[in-house]
Amino acid sequence: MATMLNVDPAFRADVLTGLSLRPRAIPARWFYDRQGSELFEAITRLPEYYPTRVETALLERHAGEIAQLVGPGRAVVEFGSGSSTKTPHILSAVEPAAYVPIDISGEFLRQSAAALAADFPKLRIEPLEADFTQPIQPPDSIAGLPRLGFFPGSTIGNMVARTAVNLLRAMVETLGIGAKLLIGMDRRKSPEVLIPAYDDAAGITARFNLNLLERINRELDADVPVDAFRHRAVWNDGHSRIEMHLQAMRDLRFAIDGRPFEMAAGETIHTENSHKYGPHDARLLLRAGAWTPIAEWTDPQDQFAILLCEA
Ligand code: AVI
Repeated sequence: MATMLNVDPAFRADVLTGLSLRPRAIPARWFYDRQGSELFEAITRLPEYYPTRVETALLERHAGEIAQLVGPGRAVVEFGSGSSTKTPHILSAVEPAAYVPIDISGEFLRQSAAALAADFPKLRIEPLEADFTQPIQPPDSIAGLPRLGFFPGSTIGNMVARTAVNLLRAMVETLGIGAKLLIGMDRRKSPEVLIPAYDDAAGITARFNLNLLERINRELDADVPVDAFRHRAVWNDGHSRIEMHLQAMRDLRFAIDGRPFEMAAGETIHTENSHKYGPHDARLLLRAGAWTPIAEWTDPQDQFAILLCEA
């Protein structure tokens, strides 16, 4: 038997528990190992995947107005900063006193903080390796500074409403009363646009989804037959979300960490939700999370929205 080193016990627990549930489900946070993060970056450049392109254009176009409403001298705290590709637009516009990128992946965090430091040599940058879904103690160096939370990318859409509300409330705790939050939220739209965005012609999203099974084989003692699964993206109108699933194409048996699993042909593992919000739903969710929306910007086709809120 292979010796598995550096296995995250939470990953093992989520996989073993998730595959025993009915319907089977594994949390989407486990997509993002190195391969998964690289595949996600490739997704953001796909012609079918509009969210990154539209949100970046909105930030570019409205940076001046955002800066006026936010005012200078804030500490900008970015939640789940990843590669920080949208951050320069905000940093150049709002003239912050400090920038605190928070990410669970230390490697990604340090790389992108170093790249930003080269572009903003005078800015105080304080990367924080942490799980931003919990309230976080900000660095002492930003004590007393007013704060602007930055949460782009519609990552909030990957959470069910209860989790999203808990996160928004945790952000109020982290940032403090009087803070502002700039958040990106994807809009409800036709499945004719949504399905290709999550099932692209080049098959990158399929590779991103299937990489979860490859990660299970890489990191846990497992023999999941990855080739026997296919990627599915489905629109669930009642829940207003795109769901990603991995569907078994034949009857299967495999083992993970010595635990046997059987799946029947056609059965699926639910791997991701990506909720899409209408204008009223978006504001209601933010209010439930203790944030008051004060301004909103969308593109002419109303594909994506960025909202500025106040705690
Ligand atoms: C990170 N998140 C906002 C993406 C989304 O659109 O829900 C993840 C993703 N999954 C498939 N494509 C992109």
